[in-house]
Amino acid sequence: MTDFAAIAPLLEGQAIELPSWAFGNSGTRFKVFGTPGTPRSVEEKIADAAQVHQYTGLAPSVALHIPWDLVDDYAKLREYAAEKGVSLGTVNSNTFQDDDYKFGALTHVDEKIRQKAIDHHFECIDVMDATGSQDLKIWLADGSNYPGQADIRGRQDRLADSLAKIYDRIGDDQRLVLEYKFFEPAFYHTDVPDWGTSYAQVSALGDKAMVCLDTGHHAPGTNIEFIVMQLLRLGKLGSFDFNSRFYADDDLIVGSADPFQLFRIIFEVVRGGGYGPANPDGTSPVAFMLDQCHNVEDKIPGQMRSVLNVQEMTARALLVDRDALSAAQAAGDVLGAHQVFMDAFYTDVRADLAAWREERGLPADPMKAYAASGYQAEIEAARVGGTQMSWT
Ligand code: AOS
Ligand code: ZN
Ligand code: ZN
Repeated sequence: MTDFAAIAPLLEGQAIELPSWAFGNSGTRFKVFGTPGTPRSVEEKIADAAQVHQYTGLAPSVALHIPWDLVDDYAKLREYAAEKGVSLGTVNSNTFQDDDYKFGALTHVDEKIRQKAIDHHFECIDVMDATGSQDLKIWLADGSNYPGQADIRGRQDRLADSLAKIYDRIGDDQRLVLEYKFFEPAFYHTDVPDWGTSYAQVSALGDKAMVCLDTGHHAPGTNIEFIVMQLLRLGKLGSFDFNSRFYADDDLIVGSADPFQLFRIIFEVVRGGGYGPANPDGTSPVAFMLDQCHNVEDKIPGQMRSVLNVQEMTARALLVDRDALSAAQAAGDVLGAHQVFMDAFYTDVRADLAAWREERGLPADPMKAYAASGYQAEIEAARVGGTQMSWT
């Protein structure tokens, strides 16, 4: 098997973007629990995200959500983030919390409402211009609840038209990534339910339009790594929203529900050439992002655990002896090939990663170092008054 020393350099520069909303309060439709120390401003969310990066070295950027992260001056916010040691990343649009969008946004039959949704995306692109962000991520709540309720074909045509208008404004160094989800909040049909629909829509736009794969957005039993392989094969896998699910879009800590699935997914990213600093600016060709909520656990350590889980499974995926695997596959050695794969998955890389971190001036155990730092007690004492930010 490949040993850790051989793959260690490949872990250099791994970047996993954090969602600003992971630091706000969140919950279910039953209850949103308030947590002491929760940010009351966008700046406080960024300061918390910077802690994750400081202790892990894995999370150099923060994704914004508009309008949740609305500020007057994005150039100033960009400077503030830089002072904290992070940058501003993906800009997420939001067309799911406005009464006008009850029956759709980019697919709406009413041209005025559809234009309002398009204009919102233009505003997001203005934000990207000010923050230096690369990606505009679009997730739509558009869909219907009952058979016959909507003209599903007409909606698809309007979606194509709306996306084309937005894409026209995307700059040379920017990308549009379209996320899919098979249900929720609409329960009969959603307008971008699956990778095929996202792929069809972004392919019609051009090279700067890609698919975003959220790991929680598939039916139980879906072979997600197959989708990863196919999108990479087609050159259209733009980004991941990583999280774990047991039942639906649970948005739990990535790698907690099914670490083996995360391993299989990252293996296909590596196999498909989607991992590593391949672009001249040092960014990975497939953007790794978290899309999670921390409803009952502390948010900063929750994000830390998440990026560490991604790093751990990345190391294990890189350990797969690809030559031995190919030889066994070509020879029709079913169990031999399977064993090569499983040997890497079962390798405990935690001690090696701890040493790897120390060599780079990072704490061997970031969770422990954060807990000992006193930051949590500090924010709990300092952040009194004001309104805690929440997912909605
Ligand atoms: C919704 O289910 C999607 O996963 C979105 O990517 C995201 O969670 C939403 O934009 C909230 O920020
Ligand atoms: Zn998502
Ligand atoms: Zn989701």
